[in-house]
Amino acid sequence: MRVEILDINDNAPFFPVLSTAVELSESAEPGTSFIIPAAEDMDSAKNSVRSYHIYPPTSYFDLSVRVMTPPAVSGTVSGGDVVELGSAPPTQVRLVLQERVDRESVDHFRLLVVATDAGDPVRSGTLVVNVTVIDINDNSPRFIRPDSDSTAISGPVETRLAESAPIGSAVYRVRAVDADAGDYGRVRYHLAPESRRDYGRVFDIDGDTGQIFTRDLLDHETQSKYVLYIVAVDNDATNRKSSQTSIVVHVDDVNDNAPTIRINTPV
Ligand SMILES: [Ca+2]
Ligand SMILES: [Ca+2]
Ligand SMILES: [Ca+2]
Ligand SMILES: [Ca+2]
Repeated sequence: MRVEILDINDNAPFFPVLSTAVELSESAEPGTSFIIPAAEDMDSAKNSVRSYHIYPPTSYFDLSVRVMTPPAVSGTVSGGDVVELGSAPPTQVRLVLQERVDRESVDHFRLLVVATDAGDPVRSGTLVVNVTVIDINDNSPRFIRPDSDSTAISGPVETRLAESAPIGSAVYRVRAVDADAGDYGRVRYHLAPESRRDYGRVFDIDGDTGQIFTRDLLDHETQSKYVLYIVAVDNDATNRKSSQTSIVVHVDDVNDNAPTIRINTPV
């Protein structure tokens, strides 16, 4: 008598771990892929893992599943065929990037990779894939209106100062934001080289706060208007990004000149 044991689908696919972590640079090109753990199933081949999918579906990622053919064995094989217990041949599962990611828009994905078997009823197992998007310095500082969180300044900023302002007087405070993280988004300020050359003795700017202040006394009659170019730069050691804005400083007249006394000679 020959006894045949028929396999029924009593085992669900399972992953060797509950979750896995992937680090993805926002500079990664579509096609970049990461090996993630494959599912196993204790049943025989006909009730074993058949397919994988991502839930919920996303346009950013897809899966590539490749059945690994064992390397050809060279030399003499003795003892006949080796029949591996268990079911499916080893499989390599890759998470494949489908479109570019922008860390400044989405910095993390939590994907569920579901392995489904071929049994009836169908059983499945789930792996959590946590994708962390790694920052690159792809944003320049952006000057914004000091009274807003994001509104870009449009056109040159005009500000006024009395010519009687003592040395150290506040002129204007610029503000720039940079969407990158850490040093890539840390902004410092300085006068543009030509402004430093022309007016560096009269004006300076606090590199941390963006506060422009006077370094000398002003005189409306000598110069009534200055155009200062201000640079905001981020703190990337190798690939600094910067942007520039201009501030027009009007020096207002105050009554500091005594009228010229004319002596009228009688005719
Ligand atoms: Ca199964
Ligand atoms: Ca970006
Ligand atoms: Ca930046
Ligand atoms: Ca970035």
